[in-house]
Amino acid sequence: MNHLRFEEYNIGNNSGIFFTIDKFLYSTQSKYQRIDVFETPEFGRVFTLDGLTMTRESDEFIYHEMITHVPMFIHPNPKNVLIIGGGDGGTSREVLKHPSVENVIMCEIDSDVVNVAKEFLPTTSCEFDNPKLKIICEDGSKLIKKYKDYFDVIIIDSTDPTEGQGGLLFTEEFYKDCYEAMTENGVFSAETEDPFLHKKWLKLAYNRISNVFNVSNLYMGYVPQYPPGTWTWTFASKGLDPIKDFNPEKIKAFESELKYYNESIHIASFALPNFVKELINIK
Ligand code: AAT
Repeated sequence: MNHLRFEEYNIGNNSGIFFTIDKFLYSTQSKYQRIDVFETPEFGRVFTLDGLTMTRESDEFIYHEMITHVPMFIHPNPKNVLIIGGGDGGTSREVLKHPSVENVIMCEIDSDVVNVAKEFLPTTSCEFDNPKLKIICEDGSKLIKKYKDYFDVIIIDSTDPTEGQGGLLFTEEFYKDCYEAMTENGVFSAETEDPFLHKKWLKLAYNRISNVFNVSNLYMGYVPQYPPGTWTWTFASKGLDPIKDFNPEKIKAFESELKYYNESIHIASFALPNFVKELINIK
């Protein structure tokens, strides 16, 4: 009998999704947010923060491959990589697939998220013991100020700007600090919300990023774990172009480990529907 169910309310509380739960695995109130992990028949293990899905085992690979490989395949030789947020480990797992990478810093504000991922989400946190990865539990908007001209790639894998401490990672000051922390060839990606429920935030985030960086391009993907199922990220850089400087040859190194991302998806993800172009004021 499926009698336990989780309900997730979208922003505004006028809509949402539900799914059946088989088993509660863990719940806690951390210093920053409420953390829950459930076992579900449909999506495998689901990890939520303040009642919102962050990671579900069945399809987290889509979000993590898209936030990671789009910028990583633009940089000619990424060695030093910074991930801000991403405490479930999915983004660090993808970054560490790139053979050129020497050092990855993952800056997650909430050490409880890292511990929960270690214990309950083995498929996303599987690289936590990799010697190339250093996990720092600190507010990313503070940590970024300590670096200048250092990172080849910066990835902002943050909660929604309206949740927990996520808003600190959506300010223009923060994006400027990211710019400063990047090398001349540096590239950047950030989760920039969806074009339906969070259109105001998508627009704000994209505009702020494009005010700061020389190159900025919104890209889209199909992400069923985050309502309404279509998601955006923004690529940005000091000069490298996400299409002209894309070298698909490099994908061959670990193509068999990629479940969503490929050469055609890379190119296609930058094709935007008219209503999204209008939202961010591009022709
Ligand atoms: N990898 C997909 C899951 C996430 S989790 C985002 C993480 O960002 C959370 O663990 C949260 O604790 C962390 N975080 C929030 N604010 C900060 C901050 N200021 N500094 C460092 N880490 C932070 C992304 C989900 C996307 C949500 C889509 N609805």
